[in-house]
Amino acid sequence: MPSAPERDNTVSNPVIPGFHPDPSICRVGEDYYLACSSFEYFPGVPVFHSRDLVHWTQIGNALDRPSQLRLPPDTRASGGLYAPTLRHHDGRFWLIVTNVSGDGNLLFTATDPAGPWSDPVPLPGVHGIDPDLAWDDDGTCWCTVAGVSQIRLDPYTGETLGESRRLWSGAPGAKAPEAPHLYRIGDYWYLLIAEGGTERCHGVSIARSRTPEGPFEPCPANPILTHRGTDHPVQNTGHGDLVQGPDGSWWMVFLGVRPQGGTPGWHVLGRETFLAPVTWVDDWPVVGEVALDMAAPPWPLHAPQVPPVRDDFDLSELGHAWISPRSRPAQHCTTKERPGWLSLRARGLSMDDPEVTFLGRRQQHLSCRARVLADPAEGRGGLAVRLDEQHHYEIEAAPGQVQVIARVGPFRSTVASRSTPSGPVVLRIEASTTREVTDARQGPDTVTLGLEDEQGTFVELTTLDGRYLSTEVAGGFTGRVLGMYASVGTVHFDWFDYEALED
Ligand code: 6LW
Repeated sequence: MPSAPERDNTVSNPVIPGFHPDPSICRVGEDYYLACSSFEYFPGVPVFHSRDLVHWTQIGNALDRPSQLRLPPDTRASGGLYAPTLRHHDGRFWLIVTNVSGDGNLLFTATDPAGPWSDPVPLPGVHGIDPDLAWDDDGTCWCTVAGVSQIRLDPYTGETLGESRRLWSGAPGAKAPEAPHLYRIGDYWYLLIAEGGTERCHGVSIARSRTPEGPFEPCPANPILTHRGTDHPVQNTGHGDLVQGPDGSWWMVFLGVRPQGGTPGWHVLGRETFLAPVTWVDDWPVVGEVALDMAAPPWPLHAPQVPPVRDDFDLSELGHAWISPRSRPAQHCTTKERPGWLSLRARGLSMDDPEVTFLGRRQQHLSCRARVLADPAEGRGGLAVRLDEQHHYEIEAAPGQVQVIARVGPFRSTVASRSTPSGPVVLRIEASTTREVTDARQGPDTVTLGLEDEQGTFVELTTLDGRYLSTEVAGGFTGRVLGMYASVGTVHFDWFDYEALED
């Protein structure tokens, strides 16, 4: 359904906010599909659909069965699944991805990108992260990995053919040539890569050749995208993939971050998926301006699907956005035990444990509010905002009592507590960005934790500096996830609200 663009003929970037890095995109007729990294979370590799490149709806997760995704208990935070490539070829979708926590490179296929996806085809002969797939007209399949090197592949069996060959590694001496994507566009084969590392020096460079095997000639204007050394509000721009718009124009999806606060700037939502226009000059792509409010593309836009604030847990299946660290949510979360409620069964582990019973969704807005109605009569648990098991804040309910716990690196503290009437309690976490920076040491946002009294009035227990739940402090590749957990017994949740707030 076409609709008016959001504001003054602009649309908002990031087009997929929150921890959705390493986007890979493909177009099939009028439909676009996009996949991202998911690291230690289950299910893995979120898959999105769009008709206009701007508004995206998650249609599934490619790896949603234990036969597809094994995340051993010792999977480290920011381990697991890295950087998929999504392509459509020969009437089916192909997804190639690395599980750095054990299974290496894996290939999956599907006729419908919403799933089901096949069981994995192992690729023992493909060594390196960020695998890409490209096909020549004669059906030859090239698999290109970070480094950057290439090997021929039989994608049906996973067998590699011949030796791996080094292709092109970007600017001499540049760090981390990675995220390769190989395309045939016009008379050339283009090799798009990221370089400089996924931090502030990230960038995208390109080279071209008359054949998929090279030799590759670097673009004189490399890097074709980088925000290094600028004060652009979108930083760490890199890891791109190219696609044609509905009108034949070219676009790039790529990852970027939105640091907030003073020096050095902290990003808390992880690396997000952005969109930028691309034009061609002398058969080289030129990436246009990256704008938070970008000019709306010149084709009909499809009404943004505003997701409902509340998940009532009235359906037997959980929505696609819900994720758990290292284990399948169905192992410890059920809507069948108490109809209309989600029941989380603790495994004797707290938010400090890698395998905590936690079900969350990505924080997608700089300022937002999460609320739950929790019934702790049979246990202990609550609402948490988590970057990893060593960096999280939570408000935990037990019969007759709530407490706020903060864990930052090796330090863990109960920072506030309060007695409550027995029975279910509404818990709340609010993140609020501090856009106006008045102090160079100012953090990116504040995180307020509290509960609602019987009249529904918010009772704040504490407000904490958000910097401790940022990538600049915790390290790694993920972003904040907001959700419910149980540390003792079973905790029931009637609903979970997530609402964007004005920045
Ligand atoms: C990914 C690499 C990268 O494999 O970060 O920014 C790594 N790019 O390409 C993890 O997402």
